Amino acid sequence: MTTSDLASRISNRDRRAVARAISLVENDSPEAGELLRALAPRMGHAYRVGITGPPGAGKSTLTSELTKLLRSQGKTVGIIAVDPTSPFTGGALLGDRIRMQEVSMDKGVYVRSMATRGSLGGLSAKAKDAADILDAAGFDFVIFETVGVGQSELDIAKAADTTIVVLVPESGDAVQAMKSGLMEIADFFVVNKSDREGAEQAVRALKTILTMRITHAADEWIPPVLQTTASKNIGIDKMLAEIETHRDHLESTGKLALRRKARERERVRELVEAMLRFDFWTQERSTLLERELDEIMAHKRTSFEVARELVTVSRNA
Ligand SMILES: Nc1nc2c(ncn2[C@@H]2O[C@H](COP(=O)(O)OP(=O)(O)OP(=O)(O)O)[C@@H](O)[C@H]2O)c(=O)[nH]1
Ligand SMILES: [Mg+2]
Repeated sequence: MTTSDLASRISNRDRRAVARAISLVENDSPEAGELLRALAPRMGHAYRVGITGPPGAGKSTLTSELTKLLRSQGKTVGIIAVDPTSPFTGGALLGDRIRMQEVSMDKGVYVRSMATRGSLGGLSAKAKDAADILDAAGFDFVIFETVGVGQSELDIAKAADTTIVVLVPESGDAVQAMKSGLMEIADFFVVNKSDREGAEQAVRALKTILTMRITHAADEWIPPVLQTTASKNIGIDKMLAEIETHRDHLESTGKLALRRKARERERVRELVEAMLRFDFWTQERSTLLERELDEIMAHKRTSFEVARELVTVSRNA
């Protein structure tokens, strides 16, 4: 199949074509670049939502319920679930799959898991490409589900228009979120498992932390804190309403375009860095490094000097 055949099948939301395209991206296939180029004019319509938080917080359950609600309104949904590979959370995967299956039988829903195995650096780039493919395929919403641990996962969560951080009532979760950088990326918080004790306290604790950060700019968005019980489908309607409120805010202030532009800037920079790194260590430079290492060890040159020399060599190459 040619790239343009594949592209036109994707624009008709052909599931097998979508699956194939994401696999091309995942496998670093040379056709992927050409395909994304062919699809580019169709991108930009999907609204991207990131759902992140600690392992087991209920992200998949929330994603499924949110998807069902969106479907009941006639909206189509593409889901990218970034699998946690941690041995502590790996057990939840089976349950995940079963829950996701409910929604994935539906033609208006496409679910894709991407694994963190191996290529941690490359994963966020691939997840963003996969979102672009779902966007070009015409899905109204693209949801990223990632575990809020590690930089790569945070990067994916940040690739959304609206990022939701899911926490649970257990004490310490808010503090943990602060430490792991989740506080900064949240457009709003969801305290899930609100059927458990301590939910109100958790909401209050979060709100207290948030008020300390407010800068009182006129168009500042103050992240709201919602409560849900995803397993009983409680609070999902409020969650969707909040996504829409945030979307309206971004659109009416012009921040959506800025956010998307910032996202692309970051993406190009990341790609440039990856490309430079990939091209940099030629045989010649590796040999030069080895030779200069002896000089460093003999205290005749410094690592800084050697690094600068290597970079200069690359500029001239
Ligand atoms: N009591 C209670 N349990 C819930 C709620 N929401 C989800 N759960 C349960 O919590 C467990 C984990 O839910 P998941 O949706 O798989 O959580 P997750 O955040 O996607 O988990 P990972 O992807 O493994 O990080 C499951 O057993 C759910 O049934 C809730 O609101 N209350
Ligand atoms: Mg999950």
